[in-house]
Amino acid sequence: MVGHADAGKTQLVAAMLYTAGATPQLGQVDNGSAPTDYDEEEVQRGMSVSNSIGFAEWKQMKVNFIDTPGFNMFVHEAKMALPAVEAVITVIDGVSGVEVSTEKVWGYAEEYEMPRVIVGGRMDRERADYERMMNSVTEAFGRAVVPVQIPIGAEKNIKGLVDLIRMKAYTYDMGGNGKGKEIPIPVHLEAAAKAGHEKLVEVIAEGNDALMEEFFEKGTIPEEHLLPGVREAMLQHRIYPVLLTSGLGNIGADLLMDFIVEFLPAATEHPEVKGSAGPGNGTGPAVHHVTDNEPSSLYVFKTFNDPFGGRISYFKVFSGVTKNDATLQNFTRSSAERFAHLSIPQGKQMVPVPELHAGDIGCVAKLKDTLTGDTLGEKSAPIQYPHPTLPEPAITFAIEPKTRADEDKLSNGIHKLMEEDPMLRFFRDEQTKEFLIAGTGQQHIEVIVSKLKKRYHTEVNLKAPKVPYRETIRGKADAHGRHKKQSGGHGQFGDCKIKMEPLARGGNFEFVNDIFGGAIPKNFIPAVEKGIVEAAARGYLAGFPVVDFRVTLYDGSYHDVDSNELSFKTAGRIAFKKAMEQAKPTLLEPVMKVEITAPDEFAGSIMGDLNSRRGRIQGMDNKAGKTIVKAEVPMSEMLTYGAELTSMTQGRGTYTMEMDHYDYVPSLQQEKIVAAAKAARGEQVEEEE
Ligand SMILES: Nc1nc2c(ncn2[C@@H]2O[C@H](COP(=O)(O)OP(=O)(O)OP(=O)(O)O)[C@@H](O)[C@H]2O)c(=O)[nH]1
Ligand SMILES: [Mg+2]
Repeated sequence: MVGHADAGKTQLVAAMLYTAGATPQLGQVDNGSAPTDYDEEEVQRGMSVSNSIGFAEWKQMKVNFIDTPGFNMFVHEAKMALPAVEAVITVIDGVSGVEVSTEKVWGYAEEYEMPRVIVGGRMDRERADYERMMNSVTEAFGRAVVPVQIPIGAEKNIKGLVDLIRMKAYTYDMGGNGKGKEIPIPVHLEAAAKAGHEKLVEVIAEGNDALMEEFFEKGTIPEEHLLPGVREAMLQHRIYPVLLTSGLGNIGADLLMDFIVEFLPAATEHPEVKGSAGPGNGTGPAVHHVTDNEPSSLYVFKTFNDPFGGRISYFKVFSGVTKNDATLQNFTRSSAERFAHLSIPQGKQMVPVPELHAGDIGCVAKLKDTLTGDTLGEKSAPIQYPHPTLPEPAITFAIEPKTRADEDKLSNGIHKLMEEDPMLRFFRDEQTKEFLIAGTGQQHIEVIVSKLKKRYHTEVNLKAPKVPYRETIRGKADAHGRHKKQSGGHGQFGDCKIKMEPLARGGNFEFVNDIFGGAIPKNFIPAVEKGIVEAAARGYLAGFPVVDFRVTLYDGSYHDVDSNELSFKTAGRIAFKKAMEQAKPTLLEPVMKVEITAPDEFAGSIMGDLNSRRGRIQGMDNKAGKTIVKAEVPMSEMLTYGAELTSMTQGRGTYTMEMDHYDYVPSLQQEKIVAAAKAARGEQVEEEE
């Protein structure tokens, strides 16, 4: 279940679970009783912040739902869920239509080639409008968007739905048991239903020669051929059917489940799941089929650290049968894990089961090394399933424990949270010794701070956001680092010559050992590298890590008695600094991909403002009276953009942003950053070496 924030995904899952008899009441997001929004943060904020799982049995089929968050700072969770599912249900708000996150998650589904269903949700709301919603999805996702239902009534008077596939109509009691009562198609909708059915038949016939022939002959396609036709079209991505619901009113949840069971692929229909061969088994491809008859393999797509119950791992069984108490090999980490107490997750509940079959989703507590993205399985059949790639964090804050006691607990708490959250980073600023925390945005970090407090009783202060600059070189250098000290007794002697040159962006660091004839003994060479790595981490210009360069160690000398590791490490550091002097050092800054949506009248001021932020406009789009501006802007110019956009647009503009790449800092800005770093360091003179 994916879609923009507030589209009604969590409420719709609650409606389906209740209608299927999986929960005793219709859970509600607004009173904290929706099964898939159970985390304290979710209940308090009234929105999902991470993926959660529920299941229902419907017509002898087990349906697993993963409810994903739609708020832009958590929407990457939807991508994390995709390896575990067979199809994507995109929920669209019946009032607002397609929104920014809708397009984002659609892109994920496209990347994963997932069959897609569209659900117009919250159809009972005031100003919910079927026609407008349809226009919006068709404009966004093209001709394959085909309605398979039309509403009876509208807004709070929505009474039911007409199923355009079987040409049947149903009414519901608002907030009732969710089971539609069949009625004749209302007379005033007969023409619309007929037109809708005909359009559907045409689209289905278009992609299938046999059906096309039948359609030409008979002018229609009988149900026994139409139903498999719909299924085939779904699997081939020729149609994105649109269904309608009200999760709160419990309208249409039964028809949606009918549709899922009848037309979406079961996990076992997956022909094969591809991975790479496990470690120690070469790098070639490896394949499993979703069947009980193959060796077991599973993929962990979520981790939750319960402060009382320990770590819980949620996984999808791709092949074989996973049995309670089995010992499986973690191929990603080369360790053995015992699967004691297998369960299937129903919101926060865990329902114990003796075994899990290929295609199912389960969870297990207390695996010792396993984290999200890992593949486990029978040791004899190693495989590694691919893990979704995510963007880099968009914002970094300095974080400060409130008390000494908090300081001790901070790192433990954050590391537990990082296991759950792939977009959370925690590190130390080498220069200022501050702790830094990075994530997708202000609200993401606020959720983390709140979890630290509630779950791990750790209180912190957040300081102003920081920009994670980096340093690199634009030229080549050749330098000599010599360290010699004679202070009675043993002396110190290390001596090395290095060449330095730039690597492409993302190349990070390469060390080449080009020593011939023992100019430096083998055992000291790693010490030279270590000295360079340590110095690079501390930075040269302004204390930011130096990246994207290659060092070639090509000569040096040693002393039989006085040479040791420390001396060569120091020599490496000296050589690095000297090389940096010549190699045209420069700062790199993170550049964000930004997308701003606002009513047309603000387009001019948004563009002007982006210019003043050194932004590069990448494109402009116009949808339903709103302008969408895409731009690349340095992170340093976007730190407080949220508040500024709000005041610029009277609160009607929204934006999303993610880290895109690193680029050179213009010299004017660079001077300022270097000066500020110097001031922060207090002009402290480096010790003479
Ligand atoms: N009127 C009406 N309100 C609904 C319906 N479904 C959900 N809501 C309300 O809309 C708000 C958002 O619903 P959610 O189900 O939490 O939306 P979501 O898509 O899960 O949102 P995120 O988790 O933030 O992505 C809540 O206040 C719900 O009570 C509906 O069918 N009709
Ligand atoms: Mg939700």
